[in-house]
Amino acid sequence: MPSLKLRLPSTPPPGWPSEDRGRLHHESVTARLGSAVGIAFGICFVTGVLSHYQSHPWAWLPPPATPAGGYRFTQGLHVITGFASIPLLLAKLWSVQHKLAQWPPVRSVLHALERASVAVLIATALVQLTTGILNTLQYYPFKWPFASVHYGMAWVVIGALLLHIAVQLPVIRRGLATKLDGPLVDEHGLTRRGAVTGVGVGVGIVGLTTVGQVVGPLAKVALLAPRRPDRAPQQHLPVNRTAAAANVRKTAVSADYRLTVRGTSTRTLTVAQIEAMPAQTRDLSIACVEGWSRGATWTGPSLLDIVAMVGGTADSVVTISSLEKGGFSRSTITAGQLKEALLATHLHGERLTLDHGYPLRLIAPDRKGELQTKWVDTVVVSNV
Ligand SMILES: Nc1nc2c(c(=O)[nH]1)N[C@H]1C(S)=C(S)[C@@H](COP(=O)(O)O)O[C@H]1N2
Ligand SMILES: [Mo]
Repeated sequence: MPSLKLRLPSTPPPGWPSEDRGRLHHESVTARLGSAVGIAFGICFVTGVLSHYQSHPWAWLPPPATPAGGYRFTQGLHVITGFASIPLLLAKLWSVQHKLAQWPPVRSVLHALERASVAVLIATALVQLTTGILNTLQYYPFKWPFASVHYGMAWVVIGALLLHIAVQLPVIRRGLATKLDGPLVDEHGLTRRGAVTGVGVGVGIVGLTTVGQVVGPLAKVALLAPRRPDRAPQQHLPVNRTAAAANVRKTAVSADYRLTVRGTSTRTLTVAQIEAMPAQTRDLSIACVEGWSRGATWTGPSLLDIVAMVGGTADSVVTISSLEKGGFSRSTITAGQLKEALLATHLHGERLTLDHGYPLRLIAPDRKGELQTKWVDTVVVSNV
C-alpha cells in the first residue's frame, strides 16, 4: 500500500504566519462554542426538513395537522436559531483562527481530505446562514432558487458537520471536560470563561430581539425581526403579498366573481351564497416560512361542507386555486388538515380586507403560510 503521508519541511517557509495565539483560542472555549453551533445547526436542520416536507409531502405520510400551531413553533424556532447561529458560528471560527497558520498545513492525504471537508463545512454554513437571513428580508441578490438550494445545501452542511464532530470527538471531549471557573475578567483581560459568557449573552440578545416575531408580548423588542407583527398594517395581522402585487384588485371585487367547486359535479357560488352558508369560527395562525407568525380568529364555511357539495369527503385530495396567477396561487390540502380547514370570509369578526384575501381565503391548522391561499376562486376535489 502506498504511503499516504506527505513529506513537507519541518519548519514553515519564511513569512508564514505564527501559530501563536492568545489564551482565549483554546479547545475549552472552542468545544463549548462548537457544541452550541452543533445544537443550533441540528435544530435548524430538523425544523428545516419539516418545513420542506410541508411544501413537498411524501405520498405515504399525511401532512401534519396537530397541534394547530405546530408549524408556527417549528418554523419560528428555525429562523430564530438561524439568526442566533450567526454570532455563534463567527465566535467559533474566531476561536480556531490560529489553525489557518498550522504547520504543516497537511500531514497526509487523509488530513488533507479532513481539512477540505472543514472548508466545505465553513463555506456552506456561511452561505446557508447569509442567504437564509436575506430570505427573511425577502431580498434575493443571488440568481439561484432559494428554497431548493437552501434545502440541498442543508444536507451538505449536516453531513460535513457530522464528519467534523466524528473526527474531533476526542478534542471536543477534552475541551468540554476542562473546567472554566474563576472570574470573567482578570488582570490580563477577558478570561476563557468571560469569552464564553460574552458570546452567550450576545446570542441571548439576538434571540430576544427576534423571538417577538412569534411571541406577541415580545413584539415591541423584536428589533432584529424582519417583520414586526405589532406593526401589523391590517386587522392585527401582517400582510405578506398585497392584492395590488398579486394583480387581483379588480377581479376580487368584481360582480362576476364566482367560486367554482369541481368534483363529481360542478357548482358555482356567489359571495352572497358563500356568506349564507353555515359559518364556523376557529383560532388558527398564519406562520410564514420567513419566521413571523400570528394567531388570528377566522370565520367562514368549512371547506369540508364545500367539497361535500360535489361528493368530496374528509379523505379527499383538494386543490385550491387563487384569482392570482403564479406565485403561491395554488395549494393542495388533504387528510387531517382538511377536517379543520375554513374558506374564511372574516378575520377577527370583520370582513377580510382585500390584502388578506377577500372574498375568500384558505386557512387550516399546522400549515405553512404560503399554503394558506388567498383570493380563492376554484376548489377541485380530485379523488371522488
Ligand atoms: N394567492 C396567494 N396566497 C397567498 C400568498 C400569495 O402570495 N398569493 N402568500 C402566502 C404567504 S407566503 C403567507 S405567509 C400568507 C400570509 O397571509 P396574510 O398576507 O393574510 O397575512 O398568505 C399566503 N397566501
Ligand atoms: Mo409566507
